[in-house]
Amino acid sequence: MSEDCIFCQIVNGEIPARTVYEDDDVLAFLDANPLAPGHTLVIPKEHRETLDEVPPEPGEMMFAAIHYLTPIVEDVVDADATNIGFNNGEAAGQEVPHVHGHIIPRFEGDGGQPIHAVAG
Ligand code: D5M
Repeated sequence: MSEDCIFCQIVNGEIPARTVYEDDDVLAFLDANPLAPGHTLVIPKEHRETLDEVPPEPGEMMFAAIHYLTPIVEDVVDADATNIGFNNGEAAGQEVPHVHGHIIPRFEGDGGQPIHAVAG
């Protein structure tokens, strides 16, 4: 737990979030600034800034949750596809320094960019 971490505060119930999934290691909730309806963040409950700091087991649980949740998120918002990604480190655009995977629903003709277009 990092006291000034907004995602740790969500884990601890100190600030509200629209939780969509929870287990012992992982929490998933709707992004407050969604890029699309259903934009979901998946985090390890334990505070780690970047992916390389996450121990194997919670890391595996986080990816298992992403695997489990992606088709459910697609189904709920009737998406055609999803972008799944991590901004891993400040130079990559990570704004909240608590590891989080983005599940971003995509829709045919939505005009969004593929994930490989964000840097280059
Ligand atoms: O993405 C950080 C993401 O975190 C960004 O899409 C907004 C989201 N965010 C920030 N604060 C909150 C709260 N309180 N609830 C839900 N979502 C939030 P990054 O990859 O770090 O750029």
